[in-house]
This record gives sequence, structure tokens and C-alpha cells, in this order.
Amino acid sequence: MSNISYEYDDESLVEMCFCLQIFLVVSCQLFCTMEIFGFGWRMSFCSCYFFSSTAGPWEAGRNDCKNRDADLVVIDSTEEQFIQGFKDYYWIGLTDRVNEGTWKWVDGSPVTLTFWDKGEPNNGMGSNGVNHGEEDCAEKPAKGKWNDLSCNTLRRWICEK
Ligand SMILES: [Ca+2]
Ligand SMILES: [Ca+2]
Ligand SMILES: [Ca+2]
Repeated sequence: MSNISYEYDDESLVEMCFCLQIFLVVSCQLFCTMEIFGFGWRMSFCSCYFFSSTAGPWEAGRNDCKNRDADLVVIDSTEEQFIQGFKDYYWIGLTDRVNEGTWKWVDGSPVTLTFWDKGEPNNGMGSNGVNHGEEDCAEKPAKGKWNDLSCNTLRRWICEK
């Protein structure tokens, strides 16, 4: 599995598109231009992402994504884990709210590939035995891989469509 070690300036890439097959990261503006010129990749290989500048609970982030005709990001390939390069904390579209311990993507797709940080998901149980409360939503932290935390925590979010 490749080690992804990009670092992105959160402020400069608010919206971007990403094409899996050719490992290409482009701005949405450029991507739209490419689409106009007949690169019909969007349906099969490419996704576009929105990185919010404001923070809110997981559900608020999801609602905002839906208002953008999108949903919280579903990470279904190693390449898509490029989001780890962003420096801030962001909600991703993964939750175990319905069945504790059964993680589901917001689009209903199976969780086949995961990038949990060491010891995560821990449902709030710290390594020192202190329980920080139910943790049912997943974030991409500023550093390290995924962590579960309380869905009411305020985080920025990433939408995908
Ligand atoms: Ca995806
Ligand atoms: Ca949980
Ligand atoms: Ca956790």
C-alpha cells in the first residue's frame, strides 16, 4: 500500500477534483474545462470535493453537502486517502450511529478499506481507561489517520460528488 504524504494548504484548495486512474488533482474550474473539451471521465474515474471553511456537528456537515448536491466524502480507494494531506480536522462520511461497532459509509457502500489511526475506533475509550463518551462519527484529524469522535464535536467537513 502506498504511503501518502502530501501536504495541502487548506485555504488554497477549497474545491478540487480528483481522477483516480491517472492520479490527477485539478481545480474544479480546470476540470470543468476538461469536461467541456470531451474528457468524459467524471462518471467513472473522477470525483469533485468541497472543503468547508466553517465547522459544525457531523449532521450539519452532511446537510450542507446535500444542499450542494453531494454527500460527505466516501473514501473507497487508497488514492482517495490523499485527503490525509490536508492540515485541518474534517468530518468524513463514515458513522456507526445505527449499530455500535458497525461502520457504514453514507452512500451505503460497504466498508472494505479503512485507514483508522492506531487504537481507533475506540468509541471514546482512551488508552488510560478514561471514557470520553460515545463516539459514532469519523474524522480525518489534522495529523494521523482516521479517528472516531462524538458526532456533536465541531469540525469542518469534506463533501464529494
Ligand atoms: Ca469517493
Ligand atoms: Ca461508536
Ligand atoms: Ca476515538
